[in-house]
Amino acid sequence: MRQQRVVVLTGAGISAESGLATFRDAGGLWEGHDPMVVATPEAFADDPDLVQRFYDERRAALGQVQPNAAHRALARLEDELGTNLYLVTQNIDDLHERAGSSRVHHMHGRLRAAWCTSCGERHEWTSPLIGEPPCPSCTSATLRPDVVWFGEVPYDMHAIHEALWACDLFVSIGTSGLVYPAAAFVHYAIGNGTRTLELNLDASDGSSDFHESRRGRATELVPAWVDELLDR
Ligand code: BV8
Repeated sequence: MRQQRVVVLTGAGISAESGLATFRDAGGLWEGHDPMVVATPEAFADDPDLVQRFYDERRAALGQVQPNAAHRALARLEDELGTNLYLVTQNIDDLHERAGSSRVHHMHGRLRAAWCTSCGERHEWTSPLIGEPPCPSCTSATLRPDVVWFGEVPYDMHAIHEALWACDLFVSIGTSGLVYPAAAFVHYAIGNGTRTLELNLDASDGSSDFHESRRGRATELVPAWVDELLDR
């Protein structure tokens, strides 16, 4: 019997137990910041320092946290399924990679990358962007965080749709299902007759659309689900 093809979508909830704030939960990022003021190209044009500071703080915080058991379980699943696992994340942290996942599709970009809006080059980046450091390729002082802001087109959309079209199982982990197009993936999968499973602490905006929805912490639900899938 051929191996199952699985698409896994993750959101901020998978990194919550590593100490990274989610967006909408109590004490979440959007409590202190209006997303339309810090996560849009217009906001960056209006007040680049405010936006750079917001992402510099989050980039610096990455150094204080570690991947958790949920990230590690997905890395183990990649070892077993190989290219039959397609891991797409809305997260801009690098905890999937630090847990050992080698093929991670960051549809909303990455904190540890800078994008030059003059020459278009992208660069691995770990230090602050405030103060307008020069682009390593063209020396222009036009580097921005390599993240997808509201109103911008997410990355890898074509490959993501292909993977959703071809998969046998779609699993959503730690996301509130409020931001599109990620929130529409479950509908895409169901339209293709794919089995769908949600692993989330609370009910999400799309919970009722999934064939099955399990409640709990990612560090418990994800390793248990991976064991179950690999035993089967
Ligand atoms: C686009 C990067 C065109 C930056 C982000 C009206 C209706 C529908 C859509 C729209 C609309 N008006 C505008 C839109 C489009 C807009 C959108 O969806 N807006 C929403 C607010 C209505 N979308 C866009 O603009 C997108 N671009 O549409 O372009 C297009 C479309 C298709 C194809 C081509 C072109 C771009 C959106 C990307 C914005 N950038 N992030 C940054 O990080 O700062 S979005 C950001 O917010 C995250 O990346 C993520 O996507 C989203 C947050 O959601 P979650 O990750 O789910 O986090 P949240 O806190 O909400 O929830 C956490 C969940 O975890 C909870 O459910 C909780 O229960 C659970 N949890 C907590 N702890 C745990 C846990 N689960 C398990 N264990 C735990 N321990």
